[in-house]
Amino acid sequence: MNRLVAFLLCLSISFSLIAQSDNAYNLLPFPAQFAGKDGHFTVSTATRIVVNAKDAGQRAAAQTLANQLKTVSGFPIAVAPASPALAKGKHIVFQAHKTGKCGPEGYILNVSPDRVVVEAETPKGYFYAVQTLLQLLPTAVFSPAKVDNVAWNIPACQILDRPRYGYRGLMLDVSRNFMPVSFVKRFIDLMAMHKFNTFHWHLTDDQGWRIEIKKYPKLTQIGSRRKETVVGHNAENYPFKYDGKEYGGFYTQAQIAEVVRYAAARHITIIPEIEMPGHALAALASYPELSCDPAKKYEVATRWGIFKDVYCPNESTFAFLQNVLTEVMALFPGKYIHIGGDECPKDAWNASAFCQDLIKKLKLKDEHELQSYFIQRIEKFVNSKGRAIIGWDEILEGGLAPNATVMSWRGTEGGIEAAKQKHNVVMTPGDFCYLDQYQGNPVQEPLAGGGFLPIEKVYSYEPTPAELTPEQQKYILGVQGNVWTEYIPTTQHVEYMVFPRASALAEIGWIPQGPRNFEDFAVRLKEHLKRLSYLNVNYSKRLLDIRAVTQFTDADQLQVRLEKLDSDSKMYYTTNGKQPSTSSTEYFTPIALKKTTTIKAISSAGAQFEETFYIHRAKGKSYTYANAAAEKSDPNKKKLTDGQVAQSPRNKSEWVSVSGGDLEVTIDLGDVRPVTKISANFLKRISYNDFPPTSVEIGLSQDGTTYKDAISQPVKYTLEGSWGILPVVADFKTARARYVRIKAKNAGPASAGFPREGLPTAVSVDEVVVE
Ligand code: TNX
Repeated sequence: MNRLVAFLLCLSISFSLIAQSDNAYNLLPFPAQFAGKDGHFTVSTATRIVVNAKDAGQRAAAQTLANQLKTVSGFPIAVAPASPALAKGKHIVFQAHKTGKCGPEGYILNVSPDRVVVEAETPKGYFYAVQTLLQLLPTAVFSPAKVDNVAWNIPACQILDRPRYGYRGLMLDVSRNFMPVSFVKRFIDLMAMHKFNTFHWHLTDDQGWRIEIKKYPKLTQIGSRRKETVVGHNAENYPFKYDGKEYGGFYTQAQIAEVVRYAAARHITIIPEIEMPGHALAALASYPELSCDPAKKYEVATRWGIFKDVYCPNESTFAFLQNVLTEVMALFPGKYIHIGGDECPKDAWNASAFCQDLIKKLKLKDEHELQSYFIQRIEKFVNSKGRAIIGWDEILEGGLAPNATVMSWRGTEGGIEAAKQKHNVVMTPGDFCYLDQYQGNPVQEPLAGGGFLPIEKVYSYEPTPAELTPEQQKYILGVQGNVWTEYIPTTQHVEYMVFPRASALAEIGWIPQGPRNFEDFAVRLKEHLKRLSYLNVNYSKRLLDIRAVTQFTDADQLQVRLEKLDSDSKMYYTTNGKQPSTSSTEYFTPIALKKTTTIKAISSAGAQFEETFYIHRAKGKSYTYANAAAEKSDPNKKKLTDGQVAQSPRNKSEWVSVSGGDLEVTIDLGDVRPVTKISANFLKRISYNDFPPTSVEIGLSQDGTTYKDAISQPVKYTLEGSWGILPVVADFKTARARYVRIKAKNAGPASAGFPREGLPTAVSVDEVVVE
């Protein structure tokens, strides 16, 4: 019996609330209204797909279904015009819906053993109905070739489906790493299968200009190529290391037009993004006169980050951008043009006499208002051509352009503010929608930018902020996942980062508002992954991964709970260092540890797990920080003593961090007891201003006021080289204490020559081990 949650859009029609049958309905996204029935329709050699021949939308959707069914079954399934002869018989019948229940994207599907009836009001509705029919069919329908011995049954059901949001998007960055046309099409196919309707194509950035502009050939001759690319993570090496290999790529206008047509046939609108006024180095390298300092030599960026050289807001820049946008608008017929607007440092404008004069002349308050002026001029131009702009949430700073739509990425605040100002909003907050973050243990995952976004967190996201009034909530157009590609060099890797997290996002954008059930989603997702396997998608297997969560008990022991997202596989583990097998202990309840132990586990779904848990006297003990910043990076006050030692510099969120000051923490062991040794690890990521402390003082106290026996030691390390972890150890021989205080001295602002010179450095620490 499949667990089903029926999502209700409106109660007015006669679908039953939760209908159960013996059929499996692994639909993703799940329909708005669903009723399962007993029995099934069987596709046979006699089945025809019947359409109104005059309806091109019906014909196109029916053909998509016929092609796939023909491929996998080998039956001569054909699309046939409606006729009296076909009015009876076991066929799949498309017909126009008249009462307006479907809306622009919805459809009604009635599957009974005798007939399948597909209704919609638009070509898109028919297209989505077909996506659902394919998911109702045996998973092998996604095979690229004939599959024998499958009964092509469609389980009986009644569906009325329409999406919650009109905007359901994915963004792909092709500037940092270029993706060929063939892959962009595949990406679009995979989007369509998930009923996404918007592809945001990030075409320009500091590291490469990727769209041919006929009037400005240097944009691709120069701007699409970079000399080399930083090796590893941007923060990994000081000084930066480069690969010495030229890198480039761009799309011709003919290719772009082809992709636009391809997407339209799959009911996906493309939003092109041309970044301004920041993230513009590739353009400045091509045409230095667009900068505030044309004498300076500009190069297409060879590493990641934010760069101070940006477009100068002068007339020749505006003429250039208008000419570029004119060509862009001719290629992309959609309503929206994305103009970027994010991460534009104001250094160049501060230093420019022209900009300072302009600020005075226009009676602007500051450079933020100058940015606003910039965006508003561009908006006027884009509006004059009948189009609208979208920008990242920084376009709120200094005043929003009158008709702009805001993409909220730095959390949800920008989106909330924009909706309050009656502007449309697309929600894409980094914490929930950035598919370039880690989705599993950073040590085992391929290198990523940082951050941690497991699929269950994606699935938990509610795009419409509760703090908005119902009236304001209407401005939330929908939700989007972003795929920034700094650390995603191959198409295979894009697939790995995107799927199945995008499957979760697709469902969030589609199903009605209300509580979501991850377990139910996970059951359907497991089947959905098999579809992705047929399509050869290199998806992440995190769904099957084993993870550990630690808990403390009064009895001075660490409890390790092993978890996984799929509920039907079994786990087996060892604590003696041996490789587990299905004859090892099966996991049912948390494992209690009294000493430092390595747990190795496997699951019947093929997952492998290994982690060492450090048992020490401070484990689970509470502590206080002297710094608000430390509190902020450790809100649950758990990280330092949870028995899980940060294993790599890859994911900053495992560390407790204080920027611009010393770090001070006091741990309360609960009672006075012997203490022999204290160790703590510090993070070194020089290029990102995570400097180890210059010295560490570790003191002990019995009453929490007087600290005796303090051991103070300088921390020695070389600045050059790779990022890393520095252990600091203090031996106390035979001391007794209840309180342990650690003071770690901040190295001060980075001096000249460092990548982030002049900016404060941070002290970052994890797990304080007390023995
Ligand atoms: C911030 S999100 C950026 C991008 C980076 C991304 C990395 C946004 C509007 N700007 O330029 O690629 O972070 O996660």
